[in-house]
Amino acid sequence: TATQYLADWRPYPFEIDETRLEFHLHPTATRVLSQIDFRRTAPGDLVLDGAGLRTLSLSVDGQPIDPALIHEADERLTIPDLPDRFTFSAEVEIDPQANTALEGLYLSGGMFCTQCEAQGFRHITWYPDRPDVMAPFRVTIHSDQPVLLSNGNPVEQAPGRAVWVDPWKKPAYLFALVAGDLRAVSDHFTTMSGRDVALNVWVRPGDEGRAGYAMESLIRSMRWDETAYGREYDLDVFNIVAVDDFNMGAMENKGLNIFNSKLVLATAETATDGDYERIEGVIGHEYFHNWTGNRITCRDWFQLCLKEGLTVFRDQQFTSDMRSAAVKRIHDVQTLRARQFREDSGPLSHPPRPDHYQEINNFYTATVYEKGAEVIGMLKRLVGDDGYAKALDLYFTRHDGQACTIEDWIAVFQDATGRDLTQFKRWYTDAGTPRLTMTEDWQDGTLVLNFRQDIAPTPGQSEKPPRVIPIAIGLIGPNGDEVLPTTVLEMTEAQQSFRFDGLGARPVVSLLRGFSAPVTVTREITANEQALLLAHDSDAYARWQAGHDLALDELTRRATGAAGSRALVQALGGVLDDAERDPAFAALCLALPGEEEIATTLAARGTPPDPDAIHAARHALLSEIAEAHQTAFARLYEAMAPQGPYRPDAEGAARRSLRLACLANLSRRDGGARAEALFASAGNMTERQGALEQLIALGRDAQALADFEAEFRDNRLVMDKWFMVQPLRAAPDQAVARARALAQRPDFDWKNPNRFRSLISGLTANHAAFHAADGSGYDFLADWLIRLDPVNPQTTARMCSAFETISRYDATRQARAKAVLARIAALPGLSRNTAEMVTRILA
Ligand code: HT7
Ligand code: ZN
Repeated sequence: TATQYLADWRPYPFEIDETRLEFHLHPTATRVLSQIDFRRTAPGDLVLDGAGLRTLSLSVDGQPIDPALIHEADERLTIPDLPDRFTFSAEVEIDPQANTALEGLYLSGGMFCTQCEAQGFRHITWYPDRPDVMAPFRVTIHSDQPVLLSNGNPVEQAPGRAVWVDPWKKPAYLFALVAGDLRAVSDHFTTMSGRDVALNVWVRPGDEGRAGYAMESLIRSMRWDETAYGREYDLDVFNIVAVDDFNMGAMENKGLNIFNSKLVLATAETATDGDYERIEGVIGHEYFHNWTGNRITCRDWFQLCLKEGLTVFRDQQFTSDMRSAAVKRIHDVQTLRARQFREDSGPLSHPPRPDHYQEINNFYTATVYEKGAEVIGMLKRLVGDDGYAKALDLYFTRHDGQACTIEDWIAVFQDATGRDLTQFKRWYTDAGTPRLTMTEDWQDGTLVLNFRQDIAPTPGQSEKPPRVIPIAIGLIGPNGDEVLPTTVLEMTEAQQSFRFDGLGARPVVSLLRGFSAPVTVTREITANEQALLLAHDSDAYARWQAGHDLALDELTRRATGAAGSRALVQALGGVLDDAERDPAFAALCLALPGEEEIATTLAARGTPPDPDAIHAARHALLSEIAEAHQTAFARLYEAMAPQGPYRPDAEGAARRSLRLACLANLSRRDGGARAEALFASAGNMTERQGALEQLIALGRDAQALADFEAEFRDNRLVMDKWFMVQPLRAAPDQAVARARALAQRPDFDWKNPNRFRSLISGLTANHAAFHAADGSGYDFLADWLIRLDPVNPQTTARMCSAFETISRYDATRQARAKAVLARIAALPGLSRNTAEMVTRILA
């Protein structure tokens, strides 16, 4: 398959003054008529993209075009010798019902909907399907479906027909159409300049009572973007539609966001605190794209992090402002480490701005999204809050209506602040996670901190020049007082020292406060010093990290056969004494590092991880903690009982998270009695699911699972949880068999991405089960990837990343995983998506 290179990008030789589309919707034979007004800006042929289209006619200014100009293998139509202005017209037929890949126009439960990012529009009609070709759209829909939606403002609505006009220039990937039997939950928003915007969240009949939180989140997002960034909404209407079959979370189509229904529908009885927080965050994320992605878009797909990194950064800021900034930062760091550090340390490592790809859908990655956001956080730290605000204002005024690059983005920061960002740009172009090593010299009241940065080679990049790393530190005296408040050290060399004079006694360094750079840290620190930071650090992230490091050291020692110490058990006693003051923080400290993270840490130190030993060590340490602090856990379990009706806010979620952490510990000793009682009495899904997970871990789940199923059989989203928690929480030696049995059920609707991901990623997230020594976890995953690939290549390819860490493990596991990957690679007709992933993992 041809590799696409950033260096090959060339400007498109035409602009579009208007795109007119007319849809005659039919489940198996939808006709699409297009008229596109082109204006030449440079010499060259007209090249249009089209895939899987039945072309009925093609013309330029009414003159037929020879269909022989279509090159099926390249999915291209090339028309030479065109005038400076002309209208290209096409009539094509497409089959939404046969579209199981969910890319282009497809049917979800009888509803027509679209997904055009990244290259779905070419499955709808002939078009320059590239993000730098932007146009206003006029869309006419003919259909007997009751609700007909597209981008922009509605200009005509009649039974069987609707016309939508989007006056804002946009690339084809932001096109959307929805037609179905839908009900609206409606509200409105008055923008900062006083314009009234009609807001609708469209759901299936019967789901209206579950869309209120999504609407509240939308209104909060619109207000926040005005106050935090001065960004106002720009159409008369904003529509959100919930669909059941969707490859990702949601899509920011102009004025018509389409969402996976799991990120819209929520009630206390059906959604967890985590679901609510995600709904608010993703509604915000898609709304914020209206400026960072839509008004200013990407020149090409290599620049994807321009819109995604920035929009993730903005949604993280939004959640921090709506909830607890400290908890949000810790969650974001946990996610970054679990997904992006993992990706960056293996064969799929790539820079936030890659310079080549085979299949762009494989690059919607943690590196592009989450590391892309971290890079912006560093930029903000380096130029300061005022510099950041000035740069963003310049970005919006200078580039409104344009398709931009990372170079444009860096230039606005340079121009707004006067700072040279040449070295900083490496964060965008170079792959790999820097490892920061710190040693200390202490003498006569002077502390010298010596830093070294190393970056291991990544695929295709062996040279790793040093990066600029903002290292936020504080100094804590032996009595716990802060002797140096947060100070940002700017490291620009491979090795660099920083000196602090006039200190009374040797302090403990609170390092990388706020996780000021996406790096790993190696330093000498004693358990006592970690305990001091855990008790006294004024930076919540650094305090949590100190406890986390203490736990990680303990777990890695035990997992490699060394004797355990009591340091962590004792330090957690202090956390529990203080838990009522900050329940969310206590819950975060009680959640010991997971098995995957222990494996990652061992591998980084050169020890092949043994999944069974890791599982056993973690289990034993948890039991010691449960026993040592049983009185505190029992007290806090009662103290954190609900105080009133369920509210999905940060305070309530914090109390529930601590209560469930206590339950996990108590269940190790009470045989599941409290979990059974909570499962039966809980009035919300957070506690219900939490209790169920404990019962599964204890193997006392039969009744609870049956009750859960009986109650929620007709609710797809809740049943997805039921499918997920069983392989996830089952004992490792039972999880694969359990997953196999669940996959046999008639309600394992594997063509639905949510259902497929629930079951399969429930298993792959059960570390010791997925990496079972007999290879049964690998076989199970491979069998299902092989089955799904011809149906839905995007989802299949994304799930191949479960194999990305395989080179960490022992030779037997590696051989088993490589054998199943080779089995996948050898399949005739394997999709380009999956082929690229498997090839990169095997390279
Ligand atoms: N920008 C959206 C990305 C997306 C997507 C990409 C490929 C295939 C399907 C997809 N659905 C949504 C979502 C976002 O980041 O906001
Ligand atoms: Zn996005």
